[in-house]
Amino acid sequence: MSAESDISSHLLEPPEPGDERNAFIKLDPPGFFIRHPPKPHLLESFITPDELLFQTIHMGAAVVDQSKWMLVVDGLVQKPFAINLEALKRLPCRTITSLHECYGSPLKPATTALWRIGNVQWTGVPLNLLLGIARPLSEASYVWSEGLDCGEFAGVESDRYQKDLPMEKAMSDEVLLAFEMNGKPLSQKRGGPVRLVVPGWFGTNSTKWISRITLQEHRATGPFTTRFYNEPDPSGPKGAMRPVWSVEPNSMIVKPRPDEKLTSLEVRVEGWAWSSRNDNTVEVSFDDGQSWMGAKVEPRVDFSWQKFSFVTALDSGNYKVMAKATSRDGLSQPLSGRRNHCHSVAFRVTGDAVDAIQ
Ligand SMILES: Nc1nc2c(c(=O)[nH]1)N[C@H]1C(S)=C(S)[C@@H](COP(=O)(O)O)O[C@H]1N2
Ligand SMILES: [Mo]
Repeated sequence: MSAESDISSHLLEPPEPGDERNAFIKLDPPGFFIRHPPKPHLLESFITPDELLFQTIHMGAAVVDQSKWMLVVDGLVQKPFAINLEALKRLPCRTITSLHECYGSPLKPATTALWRIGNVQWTGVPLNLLLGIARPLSEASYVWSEGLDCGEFAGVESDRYQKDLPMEKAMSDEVLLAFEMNGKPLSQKRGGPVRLVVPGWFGTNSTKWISRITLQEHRATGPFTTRFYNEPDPSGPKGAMRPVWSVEPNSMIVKPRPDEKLTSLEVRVEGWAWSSRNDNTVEVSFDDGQSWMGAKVEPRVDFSWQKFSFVTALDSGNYKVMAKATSRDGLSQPLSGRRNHCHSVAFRVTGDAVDAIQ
């Protein structure tokens, strides 16, 4: 049997519209739920363990009946279909290392929640494989994704969490229907049994408890793409808005930790840099951004963050170090005012072990 006919034999006819939502049991916990990330200096490992990874849930965490779960692929396609969990897991899958970053609350200024980030490994079936089976019609321009959660967020009722991706990103090799994170099945709060993962784009696009993929001509109409998660476009005309999609270059200092007293005159600065498409260079400054020195940057794996380090000798005294990432396409972090502005950390060099333990 060819790979294609083998896949086809596992596909189901699409159910009556909306029947895929019968896999939803309840919300637990109901309502808005956030697990804050630890402070940057605690995010030391390249792969962030589940316990240290933030969580953001708007309307409540769906509890899903795995025996009833199916993914429907429909809309502007030649061959709509559904697939159950067992069949999905038998398709060719991929593991991708990627940054995972929350944009922050869509109700507050974008500069209020800056370090809701981690770096994890996702395993799942590439979305483009399923789209290839469904054969998109030429009018299809957006891929909408729907989660099984429903309820209220910020006074707005939604019958489902709904997001969209432009066709180009949806067809890229990296977008996954993931059923594992860091080598373990997705937990209920992480979006299990299956969630969308959109590497390099803000977490809001990675629909948890996914139940339907539907191809459409225009952007999704639910509140999570209309009222929430659009931002001013700095490259457009005044007042222009753009969807919260790709992540701009950013970085965070992990060492020294804020207000740390360093006893050695040799100071080591370390941290993470990331951006949606390319690898980054990183520079550090000890004089509020007047002069910059290049840091060593480790290679990027898939869409991962990259470790940077810089070692220098400093006299005793008070310091502030700042880091700035620049992606290969030339975009740099601004010094202030935007959600990806440069991170800085104040510390003190004593050069004296006795001073440090006081
Ligand atoms: N169905 C659904 N998917 C969702 C959300 C949600 O509330 N419901 N929150 C989004 C947001 S804003 C983020 S940042 C990520 C967070 O994923 P995590 O909680 O697994 O870290 O999931 C996204 N996917
Ligand atoms: Mo988010």
